[in-house]
Amino acid sequence: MSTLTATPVSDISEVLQRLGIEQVNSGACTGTQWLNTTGETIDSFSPADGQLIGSIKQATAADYETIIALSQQAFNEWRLVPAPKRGEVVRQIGNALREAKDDLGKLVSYEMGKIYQEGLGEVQEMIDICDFAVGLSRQLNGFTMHSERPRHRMYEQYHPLGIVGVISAFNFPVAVWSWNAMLAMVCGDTVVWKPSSKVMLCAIAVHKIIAGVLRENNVPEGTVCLVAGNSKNVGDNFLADKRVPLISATGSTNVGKRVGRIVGERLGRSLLELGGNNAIIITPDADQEMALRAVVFGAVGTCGQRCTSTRRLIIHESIYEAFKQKLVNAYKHVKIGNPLNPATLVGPLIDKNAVNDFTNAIAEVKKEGGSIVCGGELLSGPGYESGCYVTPCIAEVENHYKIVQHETFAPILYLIKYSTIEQAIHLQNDVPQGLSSAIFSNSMRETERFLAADGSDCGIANVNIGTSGAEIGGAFGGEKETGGGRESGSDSWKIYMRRQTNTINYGTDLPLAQGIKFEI
Ligand code: UN1
Repeated sequence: MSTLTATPVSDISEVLQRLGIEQVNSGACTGTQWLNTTGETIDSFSPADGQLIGSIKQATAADYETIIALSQQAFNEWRLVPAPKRGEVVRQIGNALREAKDDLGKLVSYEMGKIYQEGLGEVQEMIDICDFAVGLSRQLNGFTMHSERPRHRMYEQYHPLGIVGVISAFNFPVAVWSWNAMLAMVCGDTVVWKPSSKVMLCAIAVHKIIAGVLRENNVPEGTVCLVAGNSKNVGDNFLADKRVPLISATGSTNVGKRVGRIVGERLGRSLLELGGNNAIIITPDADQEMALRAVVFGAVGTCGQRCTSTRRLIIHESIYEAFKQKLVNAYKHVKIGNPLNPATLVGPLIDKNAVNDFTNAIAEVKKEGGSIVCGGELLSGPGYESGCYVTPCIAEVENHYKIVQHETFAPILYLIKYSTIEQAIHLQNDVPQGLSSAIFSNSMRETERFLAADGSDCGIANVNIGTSGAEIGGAFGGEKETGGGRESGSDSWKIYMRRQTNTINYGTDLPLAQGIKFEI
């Protein structure tokens, strides 16, 4: 495993200055105005070098009330702005993000720990979803149906829904918000964002970037809001609040179960994007070089902290040993270090708790009978002072191990052997989660078998592409304990709108459906 000495992050204070991040920042914003929050102050430390980046005065329950009340008022206006005009605002937000891409990408990297390239990629996802939403603003189409009754017309239309509550996770501090917020905006909804308490400065920076666009376009104050606070003051209110018809939450399955329960009790809508336990099947005639690159990016990229990270490799027995060797060699060349250093491929984990989860999971693997092939150490010494750097781990296991059935948000890759394609698909599906999956094969029979109704049971199933790095154009989400929600592209927008079926009688008679006679 080769390691790098971290380079000092010399220009980060200039980046913070350009993004408008101060030493102490308000955690609540109504679009262009920042509230004078009085909640508990929380400090944000970089997992890259352990330095304090800035502090946040969190929102209180009273701030939450102010925001929700304003957002309700804003909805009454915003829903009447024609959708293409709402799209025009989103187009300008996309441009503001283009201008801030380097700086925001750097802050994402520094506050969250993913490498700068991935930070840039995350901002690019925001720009892409803006472009997608602009086009969508002219295509919020409903169907027209033929009525069974003469001189009747039937169609459906989609109306704005209301306030959309977005609860985002630390691993995508800005992109997942934009998937929700940009669609919600063109749909005529207002947005209230509760970011992860681990990466609040990224959320604050996003709001500073878009404020100018909101101001110049006279977007009603309250249309796009930030409410950075703890669960007690903000999160729990949010879930139970009938004024928020849709909660879109990204996080662990445990968090998601709670969100689903509380929102479900009031029959609100929830869009859940939760844990994954993503596998790649590698068959005998796979292009192994291609598979290798996909596996390494999927398993160690973002330091194993994507919901789509590759967690399990299901390898055919005839190529198992050879592929394992290639993998171990590749892992040796992966540079671990400061995420802002261009040579780095693996940055730190988000915090020391994540390091504990990593270490505990490895101990569990051993306890259950698995063996560690490489990695699994905590790095220390110059450049690693934050205590969050680990060496990505490869372990040989059996699929039924409790620890393998569980999502550990860290770079641990489990190797599992198979002999028939049926068995490989069974192993791939035999976990509680169902987000992303992939097969590397040049056999049409095998790949089609993998994509068939009795193939992969995941929301995402790829051929000759890894499990992570989905494009925004497709619907993103998964089945089983992943929560069933779909975000981002395709027709995911429909959940952000209120669907209405309209039947119009332009005749002079009143025929009843199903031919029912009811004469008075
Ligand atoms: C997530 O990990 O929460 O497919 C989202 C990917 C990204 C999104 C991941 N486009 O890896």
